[in-house]
Amino acid sequence: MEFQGTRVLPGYLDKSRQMALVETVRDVARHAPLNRFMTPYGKQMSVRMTAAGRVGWVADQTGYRYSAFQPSGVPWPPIPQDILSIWTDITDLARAPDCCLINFYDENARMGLHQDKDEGNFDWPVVSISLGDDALFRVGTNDRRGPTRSVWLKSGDVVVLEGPSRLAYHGIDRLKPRSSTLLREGGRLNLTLRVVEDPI
Ligand code: MD6
Ligand code: FE
Repeated sequence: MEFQGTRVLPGYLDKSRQMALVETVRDVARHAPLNRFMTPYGKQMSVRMTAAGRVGWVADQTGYRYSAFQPSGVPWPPIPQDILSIWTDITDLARAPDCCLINFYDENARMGLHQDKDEGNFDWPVVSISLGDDALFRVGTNDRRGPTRSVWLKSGDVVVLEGPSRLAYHGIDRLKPRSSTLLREGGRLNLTLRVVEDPI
């Protein structure tokens, strides 16, 4: 599926790579526990988040931003090699990503339509990996009111937002509970890899 430059790569990761990645993510979460952030609007997000890399994405009363530190004050763990190699295989870039954002959805979690626009430079792609239960992904244009398309993302699928779609609005409308057995307790993990450039 391709919509205005959004690339969906169905079944990119086979079952054994998916299982290995889940263990990798569990290991990251031991060093960087999942958080339920409060939005600047005072609402708690339904998606739980953590990260690996030089910076991680955080939200609080002052807004959304990338930070070198977890809410606990500790740096994020490095991005594991098996995740980095997916980035390199797909983008063919020499530049490594600065952040692997990890989102965990339980069966009631969803993510409203948003743009990824805190990264400082939008010339780099964002690579997104789905693990676990199926999720209804909606992607539109750079205009919030523009037309959207929906696609069910399955475990092992990869989405790339690049070029004209890098700033496309996108979100997760809902999960299909228990559609995958990858995660023992159900739910979905989404990993997004990004380059983050600091303002000079
Ligand atoms: C998700 N994905 O799949 C949410 N962002 O759970 C994203 O927010 C996303 O899939 C940037 C690029 C690709 C994505
Ligand atoms: Fe996003």
